[in-house]
Amino acid sequence: MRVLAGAAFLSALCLTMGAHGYEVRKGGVAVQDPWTNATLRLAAGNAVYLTVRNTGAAPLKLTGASSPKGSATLHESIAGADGVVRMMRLLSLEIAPGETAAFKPEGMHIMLTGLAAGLRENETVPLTLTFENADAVTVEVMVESTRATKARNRPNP
Ligand SMILES: [Cu+2]
Repeated sequence: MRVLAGAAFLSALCLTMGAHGYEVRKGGVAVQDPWTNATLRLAAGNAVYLTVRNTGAAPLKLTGASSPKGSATLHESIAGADGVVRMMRLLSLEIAPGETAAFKPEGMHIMLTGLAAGLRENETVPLTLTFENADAVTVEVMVESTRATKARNRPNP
């Protein structure tokens, strides 16, 4: 009995850690695991990935992003009939109550442009998300390796 109880406790702890990680909550907004790839040299643009969850009761409208390091715009990559992937600017994104919007490689992302310097692995970049009907939320974007395809597991700030 003792051993079983211990194992159950451990798995519950793991689930909790996996479910949360880095998360900034404000009002009815939760922003999780913001990350980008390091740049080998100064790139024209760096795509930032994260998830935005609407924990409130009303629809949430994401309208933009900003960073002291450069310009930030909402983008979406769309593969055309010719197989070529093109980026389009997203003017806004509505997230229903309880829903999560995932910004991830080959989909929606936040494009950082006009950076004065390249981004090095393990540095962080402040990014503020703005909403039409909620307070802005600022997160620290983790710069992962040039080849990373997902965020590392970071503790809650
Ligand atoms: Cu883009």
